[in-house]
Amino acid sequence: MQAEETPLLQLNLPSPEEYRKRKVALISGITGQDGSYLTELLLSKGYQVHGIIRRSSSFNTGRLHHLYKDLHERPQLKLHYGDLSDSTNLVYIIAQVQPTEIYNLGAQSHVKVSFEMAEYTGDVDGLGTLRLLDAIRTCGLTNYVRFYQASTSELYGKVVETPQSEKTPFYPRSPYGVAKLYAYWIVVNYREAYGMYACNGILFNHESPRRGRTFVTRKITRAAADISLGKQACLYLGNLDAERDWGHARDYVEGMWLMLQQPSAEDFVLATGEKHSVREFVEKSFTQLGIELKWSGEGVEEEGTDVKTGKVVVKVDPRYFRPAEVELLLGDPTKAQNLLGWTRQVNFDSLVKEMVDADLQGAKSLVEDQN
Ligand code: NDP
Ligand code: GDR
Repeated sequence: MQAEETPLLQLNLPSPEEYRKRKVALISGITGQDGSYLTELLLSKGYQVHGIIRRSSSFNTGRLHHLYKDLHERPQLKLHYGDLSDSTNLVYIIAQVQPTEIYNLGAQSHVKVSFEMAEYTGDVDGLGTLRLLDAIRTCGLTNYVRFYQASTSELYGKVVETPQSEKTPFYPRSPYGVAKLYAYWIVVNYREAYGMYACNGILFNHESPRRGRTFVTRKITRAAADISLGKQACLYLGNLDAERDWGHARDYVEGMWLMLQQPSAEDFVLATGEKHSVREFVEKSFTQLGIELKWSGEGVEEEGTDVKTGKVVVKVDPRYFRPAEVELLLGDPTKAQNLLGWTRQVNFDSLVKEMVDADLQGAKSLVEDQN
């Protein structure tokens, strides 16, 4: 039994069935890695896509550039200024756009940064999710909109069991993980309390050439490219022993969309079911560029030397260690495979290759520009 909802705003709406014949998506975090791939996917499926972007003193829509050159040429894609910390603005955007699907990808998404900006991360990643859900209720769209929450394998944190599935208990290890835990449960709560179609995608790490430059994979592939061209001397990293289940972002946004096309809302893990260490990611990236590494030392003394030149090209710097580390994440995507028919297409080797190739290309064109 669900309580009767009395929305604050009385929008002039058709029946939910009529309303949902349209395909209108609203994406928070559209300027991020996943936002850009999801936008491509939804546009290709004939959606009208609306995105929430933050006002910034510098340009922050670079990842959408190929999709959004001139708003007059691309009426299917519209960007709105907004922020997950601003409830009124979220209500206004939702009332105006009247989306059929909302993808909440917006977040302060860097785990290490969350230790430095714990309150902000809690506000945006945790309460921001509540603000969006409440904006849906305020607009009377509880039974109209389908809601996707960008949940994360960081919820598992300290290893309780592997592989980690929808049934594995959570034990977050960072302010980011704890904020996302609140978001996870508020989604479950609003689904149960108000009958909302709201679901959590518990996504393991996914990367691409569009990955932010301070996440470890992209930091490695950029540095490997620059070192191979003699533009950088050494790559400084933190914990080389951490293990992750790395997939490709393009595969994962497909899974997000699938979660919103089901008969009822459920939570799903998306993962590859394979784990690799940071050290392995480094080795593979450098090998692709013809640099074989020899490791020596231990802990903060650890170094990777280029066998051909004898130069140290990788060093551990404790500034990249975290106050509490997540040592191992390895997901079990069986439920998504069985119920959504989802499988990852890109394997670890192809992911590393695509990222290294893209960064090498980028570094070479920068060199050409400078000449
Ligand atoms: P990114 O860091 O690339 O993108 C984050 C997006 O959120 C950006 O568009 C950013 O805007 C926006 N944002 C940040 N703060 C706010 C705010 N206060 N209000 C509105 N928008 C904001 O992340 P990803 O694309 O990699 O990840 C997407 C989501 O999935 C995130 O929620 C992340 O936590 C989660 N996730 C990611 C995984 C991964 O491996 N990539 C795995 C599991 C979950 P701007 O461009 O202006 O900074
Ligand atoms: P993660 O990704 O914390 O898993 O969160 P990140 O790439 O930052 O770190 C992965 C692992 O690499 C170790 N590491 C380093 N990390 C960074 N960033 N920089 C370094 O120099 C470095 N050296 C070693 C880290 O300690 C860690 O163990 C990502 C984000 O996208 C989250 O938003 C998302 O929820 C999770 O993935 C799933």
